[in-house]
Amino acid sequence: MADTKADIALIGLAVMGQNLILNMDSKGFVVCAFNRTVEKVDHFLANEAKGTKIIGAKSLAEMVACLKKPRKVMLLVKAGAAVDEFVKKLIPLLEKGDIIIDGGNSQYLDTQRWCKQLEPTGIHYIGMGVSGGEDGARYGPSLMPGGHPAAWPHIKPIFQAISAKANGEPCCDWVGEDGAGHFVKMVHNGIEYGDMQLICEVYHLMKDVLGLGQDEMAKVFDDWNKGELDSFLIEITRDILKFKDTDGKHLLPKIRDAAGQKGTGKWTGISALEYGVPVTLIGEAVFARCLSALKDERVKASQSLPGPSTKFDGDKKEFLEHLRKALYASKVISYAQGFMLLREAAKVHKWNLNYGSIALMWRGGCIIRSVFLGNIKDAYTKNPQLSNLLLDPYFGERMSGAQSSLRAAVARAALAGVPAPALSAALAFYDGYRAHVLPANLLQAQRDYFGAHTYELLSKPGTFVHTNWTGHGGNVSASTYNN
Ligand code: 2AM
Repeated sequence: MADTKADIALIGLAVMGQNLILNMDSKGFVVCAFNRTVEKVDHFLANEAKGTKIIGAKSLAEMVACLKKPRKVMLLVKAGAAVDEFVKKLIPLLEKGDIIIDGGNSQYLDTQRWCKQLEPTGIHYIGMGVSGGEDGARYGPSLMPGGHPAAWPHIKPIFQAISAKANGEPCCDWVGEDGAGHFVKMVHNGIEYGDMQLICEVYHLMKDVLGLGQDEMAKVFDDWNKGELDSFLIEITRDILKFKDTDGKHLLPKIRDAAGQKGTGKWTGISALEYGVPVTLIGEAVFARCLSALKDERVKASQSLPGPSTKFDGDKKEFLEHLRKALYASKVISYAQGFMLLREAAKVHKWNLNYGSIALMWRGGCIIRSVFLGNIKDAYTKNPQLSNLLLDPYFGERMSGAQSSLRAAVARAALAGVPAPALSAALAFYDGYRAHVLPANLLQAQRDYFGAHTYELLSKPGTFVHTNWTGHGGNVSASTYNN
């Protein structure tokens, strides 16, 4: 083993780490495995990694010693303290030009902090979003690396080899500096929340408004999966709907309707608020999970709070088509919002994001993989400066064909008393975004009335004035007080 030179080391032998190591091994790279609980290394070598070229290390020093230079050390450990601990221990063992890659679900601000902190040492830090779950990790994940650009040429051959491929192209490309990779991964997870919530709302409407059975719904999702909605999440929804429990009955209706969450959707919502970008659909998706979790309270409220009857007397086939188009239109809006957030963060942090390549990274390997992302990639390839997805000619046309269906779905949901927060948020955003005039004139007047916050006149944008609305207030504006 002494003279064996590994291409890369990977720390963290939970299932994602193990599968990524096996994936790298199957692509011909020599990987050195390490884990805090060292016994897991031996166990891995004797079981999952048996018969491979994978080597194990008993200590960090041993691990570093078997690496080719520049050394590449990838972390797949719990985000937060575990990453910090390992990076601190690795610093004295590594040298200038070596590379640390954090492939966990770290917050982008932590990645940004480490990039800055490691700069004087010459060790290059990479924060890489990894998506695709266990299967993706083993057979081709979506990989979103960001951080120190000098590290990219050294890690590119490994990560592009092990990533998923979409039409032959790797779902892995350089994202941008410092925390860009983890930020893009966070937005990906937020979009995943939105996509899932939209599907759930459409399922709710099919079930409670149209009264469709499990197999009928499975058939609808199967049909949808053959067209523009073709995606992993639609496909698994079909399979979940069909799935029978050991007693021969459908499993889905037996599952308690209280959603869990690990927080990455929430971070997208918090970022949206911090950067001031209206990422409303993802926000609603996060809150919908919170509301669902109040199961006991909802059961109580269901006994006292009235609502309308959900009886449907229209054309079922026509409404199903409205639902399909509503889902599509809402997805366009959600992705438009997600890319708005990326654009704003890129502006603030001076990241030079390539939106087309981000869409391509999400096109395969990850949970939101879909045909639709190929269209987004095309939109940004045609116009890299595209300010909003809704303004792309292709998506603009798709929206003009689908917006009336989105209205039909939201209106029907409201009349039937079926909550559709994500569909409704999509429609409200669409109408707000395309509005020449919003009632913010009144809002500005109110702010000036009670707080002397000033307003601009349409005829003089950029000039802020204050009005003495009551006759007894002063003529001094709030900004004057602040001086
Ligand atoms: P373990 O096997 O020793 O628990 C996923 O939990 C991975 O993160 C595992 O490899 C786990 O190591 C590691 N991990 C979790 N918390 C850690 C910590 N505080 N320090 C180091 N590794 C940690």
